[in-house]
Amino acid sequence: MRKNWWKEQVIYQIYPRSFYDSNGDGIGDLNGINLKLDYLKFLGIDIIWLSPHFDSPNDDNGYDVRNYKMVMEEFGTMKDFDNLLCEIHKRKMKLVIDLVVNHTSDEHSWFVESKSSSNNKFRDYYIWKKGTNNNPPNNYTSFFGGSAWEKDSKTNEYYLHYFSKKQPDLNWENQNVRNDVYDIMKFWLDKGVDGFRMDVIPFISKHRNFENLTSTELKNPEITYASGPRLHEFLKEMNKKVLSKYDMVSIGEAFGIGQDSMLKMTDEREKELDLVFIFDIIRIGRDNWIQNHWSLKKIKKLFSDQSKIDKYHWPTVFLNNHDNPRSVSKYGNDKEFRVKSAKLLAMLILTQKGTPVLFQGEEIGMTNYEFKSLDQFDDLEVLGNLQKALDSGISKDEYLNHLNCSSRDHSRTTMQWNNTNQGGFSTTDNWFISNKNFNEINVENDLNNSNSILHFYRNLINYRKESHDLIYASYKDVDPDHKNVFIYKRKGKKYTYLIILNMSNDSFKYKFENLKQYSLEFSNKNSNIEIDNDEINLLPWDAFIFVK
Ligand code: ISL
Ligand code: CA
Repeated sequence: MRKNWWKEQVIYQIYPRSFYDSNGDGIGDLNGINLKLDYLKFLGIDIIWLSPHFDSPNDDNGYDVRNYKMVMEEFGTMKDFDNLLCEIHKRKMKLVIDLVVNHTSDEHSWFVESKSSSNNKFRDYYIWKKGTNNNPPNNYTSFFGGSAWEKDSKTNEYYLHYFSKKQPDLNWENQNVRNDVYDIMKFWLDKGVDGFRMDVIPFISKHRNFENLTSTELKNPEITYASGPRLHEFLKEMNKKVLSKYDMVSIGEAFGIGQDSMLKMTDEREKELDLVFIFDIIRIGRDNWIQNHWSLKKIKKLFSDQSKIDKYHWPTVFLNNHDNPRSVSKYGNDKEFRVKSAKLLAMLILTQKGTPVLFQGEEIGMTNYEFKSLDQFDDLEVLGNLQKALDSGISKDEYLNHLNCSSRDHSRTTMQWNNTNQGGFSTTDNWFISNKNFNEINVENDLNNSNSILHFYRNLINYRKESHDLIYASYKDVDPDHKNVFIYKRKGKKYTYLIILNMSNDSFKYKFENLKQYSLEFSNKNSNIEIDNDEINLLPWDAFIFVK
């Protein structure tokens, strides 16, 4: 296995809007991030992944870019960006930025030109088609509700948008589009950024026949959208022309792809991408806005699958991001056992095989927010899908109940720094909600308490870093069928690690042959552990790392 910095380091995602407001306008900004770099360094973070910071009308909070070479006004200036990058590098950290090039904003100059007439030279930058009998060209649906086609009155043709109608999809068949994207990438790489997280990258190649989706395909259109015929060809070209020329990390957000395509995309011999984010773990049990029950057995299987891959691949490990609810609320117990279960999840993330990716607030165990009504949400997906939800036969209240488990907005409430008014995020009214539990759950509290979730993360990150043996160790699920315990072995060159996680509210005894040969390295308990004849007494959410 080839060693790489991006296999050994820990990534921390920042959603800039909600991170820290430095100038009192209620919106997080680049200078705000700058002020918190020492905090991230203290935590042990190596790589910061910044969600989009480009000029945008913010229909989808920056995932709709109007100008790729400009900084969003609310976040600051290009000078602030350069300064931030410099300060990050000074601290020996790295910066990965978001590359959103499956689509642009409809306010991007390319699209403004493109829609102005059918013979404009930018017409072919996007995907335009004639409708049939006043209907869209086919039955593709948008993730944010309704058809994926929008009719433009100027030419009476439809343009394609997998996301909102303010996010028209680029036409990657057009070599000029690809060259312009490579130019944007070089612009930022030449400034010194250390990599890209590539938004919905598998969607860039379209099925050119645009056949209707079958009723089964309509349930998960992302699978079709992610299987276009030229995807791997485009990625190879991008790699050859841009990625291979820099010491950087490329991370594809691979919504919609399965194991096969993923294996091809990240096989180092194929020269496409270094890493991908796949979603089977973080979206386990998800069906649109409905979060169904999920079982630990299934999650364990998914971790085993992604760890089994050969030496040419490397997985990522994450339970949070800006599109999903908070991990402690979903996989842990955010009431009675919040602290303990958050520490257990930290242990899981940092001892699995792969590069760990944390999301802001995870390190202090931030929780889901309890929304009281639909108008409290900011995310365009909520209203976008309302009609579809009602059509499926549920009431508005039921929709709200589902969203309280599944909404993207849970992760977008503002970062909780201390117990003052806005949780220390800002000095004024925020652009969005601050979860009122900031009185208890905040960075300052955790910094002052050596037994906190934050310190636990920090200690584990350090432990992981000091032990390359753990990072490259093999992986084996010891008891895949147990419904409450996740127990796995990582065998390194020198040491063998045994991780035991009780992911339940139950107490019981668990027997492991030869447990006595191991010594305890880490535990999330405040009391002593009880081991009797290779049998361990497990209390709710107990978590241990043993080593021999
Ligand atoms: O909410 C989702 C779909 O209903 C997510 O799965 C998400 O849309 C998907 O993972 C793609 O996400 C990325 O692209 C979107 C943007 O809204 C997300 O924030 C981004 O992470 C469009 O750019
Ligand atoms: Ca601000």
